[in-house]
Amino acid sequence: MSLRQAQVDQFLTEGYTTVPHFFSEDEVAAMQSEVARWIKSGMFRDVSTNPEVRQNYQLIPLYPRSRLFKALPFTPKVIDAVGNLIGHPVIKILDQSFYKPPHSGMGTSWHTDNAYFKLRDPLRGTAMWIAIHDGDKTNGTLKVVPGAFNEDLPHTRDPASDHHIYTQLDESRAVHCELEAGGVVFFCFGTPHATGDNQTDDRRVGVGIHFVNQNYMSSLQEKHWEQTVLSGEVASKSFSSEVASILAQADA
Ligand SMILES: O=C(O)CCC(=O)C(=O)O
Repeated sequence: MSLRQAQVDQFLTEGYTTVPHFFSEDEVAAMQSEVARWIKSGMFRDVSTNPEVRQNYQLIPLYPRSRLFKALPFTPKVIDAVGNLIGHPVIKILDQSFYKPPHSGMGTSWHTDNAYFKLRDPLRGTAMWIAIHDGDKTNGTLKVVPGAFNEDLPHTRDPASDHHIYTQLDESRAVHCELEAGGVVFFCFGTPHATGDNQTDDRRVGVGIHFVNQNYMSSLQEKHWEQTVLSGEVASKSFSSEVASILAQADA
């Protein structure tokens, strides 16, 4: 699964691109099973400041808690795609998940990842947002503002969350990235993005993994963020064998 040139061009000019069905049906089933385990065992934490009304459950980081998600970034199709967008050497600096329960799941407010990461070139870092379940407007799928990655957007503390920051944006600029489960959105660190409330009867979960071209990290950033080198590396246990093992457990 390599990216088409049009997708790379879209990322470089608009700051994002979408890839439907990036992950196979089996990979999606294994990811959904892993996420169901996290939910069942109460691993997510609600970051909403008004939890009686709406909840926004976050789990961060993922790699110490899941062999599947620890192996996922080492999959050749992930390293290839990310390398095509931001250049090698690719490192992973963060992974996290957001779970939106039915009806009362809350969106995450508009922000850019560079408001946190402060990379000197916003196109040299990308998030890979994975739709673990089908995502559309009604369940608050990821939305982005195209072509805005160089805008200087002031961020302040988000009153809806116990630790996030946010920026104010005109909703009419938003593109809703509607994707079936297993589709991904790549968006660079400068791209404003948000999610919406989940108004449906079903849960919706997304996983976000953040990558940087190592040549663009400053020593300050190196101290703050995880630095898992991916380019040229192979995972000790591969993503495909973790997928097989989870599906075998589900069948047993
Ligand atoms: O899923 C969400 O609510 C927020 C997603 C996000 O901001 C991210 O993955 O970077």
